Amino acid sequence: MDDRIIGHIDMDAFFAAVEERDKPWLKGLPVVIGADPKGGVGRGVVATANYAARKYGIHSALPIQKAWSYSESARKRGERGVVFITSRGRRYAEISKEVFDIVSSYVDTMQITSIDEAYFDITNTGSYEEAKRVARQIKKEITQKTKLTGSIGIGPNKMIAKIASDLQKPDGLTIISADETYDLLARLPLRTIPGIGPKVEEKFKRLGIATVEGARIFSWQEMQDMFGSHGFSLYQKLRGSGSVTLREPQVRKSIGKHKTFPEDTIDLDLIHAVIEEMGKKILASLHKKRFTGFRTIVLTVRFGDFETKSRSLTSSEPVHSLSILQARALKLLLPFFEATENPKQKKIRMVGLRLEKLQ
Ligand code: TTP
Ligand code: MG
Repeated sequence: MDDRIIGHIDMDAFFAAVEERDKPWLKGLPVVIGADPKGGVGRGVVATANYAARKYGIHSALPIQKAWSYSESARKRGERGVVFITSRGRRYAEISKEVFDIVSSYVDTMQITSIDEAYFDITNTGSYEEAKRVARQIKKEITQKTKLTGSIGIGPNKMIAKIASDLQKPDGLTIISADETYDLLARLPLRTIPGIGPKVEEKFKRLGIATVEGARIFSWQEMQDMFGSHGFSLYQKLRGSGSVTLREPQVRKSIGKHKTFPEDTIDLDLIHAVIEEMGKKILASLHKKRFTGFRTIVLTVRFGDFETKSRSLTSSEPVHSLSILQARALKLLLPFFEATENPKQKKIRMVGLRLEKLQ
């Protein structure tokens, strides 16, 4: 197979950087984007923090209350308090499109993997040197047009490109050529390898192994004995091999959950509580998958006799907030307790909640 040259771009502190650019008065301040902290009692999590706020220990997915308390501690130490900003999903999506339009104007194929990350194939540049020149050009145009910085990594496959883009953040450009891959990877901490999470790391740590090189002492059979079906792929990753196939992103159409009750019920409070809990979980996984909102919400009810009905609501503007989600879910639920959707007052066996037209 011919050797490919793959790039990976990852924008720096993306949501925070967009806000800093749109609001120049934020310059130099620690900034956190995410849920409203409501003076320390807010719910929800941090979407991202700029580098100044990361110094306080604040990072993506941290509960917003924690971020608030870290900021308060900083204030008490005499440092600047954090500026908290509520996510503006549509704005970030807009900028994201601008960025990827620039990238795609330089490359043949591109695989967007999140709101601020994409792989691209630049094999046709012919050499790592030429690839580096193109990457520099891409970075330059992004900074000129969007006033934001991103980090690019280039390597022989997607895994190496992604590792490389992370090595010199922010505003980094890191090339790991096919020839350099094996040795460069050796020195890196095990957690650098995608697929090595806390559990695998811990397993190696108990054996006194912390680096990629250390973990290479095991044969692929031994790796299989240790990690089962993942063993062989881990063995390969430790040696720097990875996929070069750029897939068009699979468009996820909906995201949802359902729950069957232990006994059929017509208890509105109970059912409503279950739906609220589902709403919370669905929104969390929506954010985790890097969607910023949705337009359609669908509630499905299955009665004790298995008759199943769905009702939905679609809004013209994307919905981002949990409170609106919950209000809509309730609006969809109530008719199932009234003559409109449930004239015989049948008991309910299962409820499901689904979000569609994801943004
Ligand atoms: P990342 O690229 O993971 O983070 P980042 O761009 O903020 O910082 P870095 O410089 O380290 O790349 O994610 C991109 C955006 O996605 C981020 O700005 C906010 C959003 N996001 C969430 O909303 N929730 C999350 O848990 C994560 C990880 C990101
Ligand atoms: Mg990023």
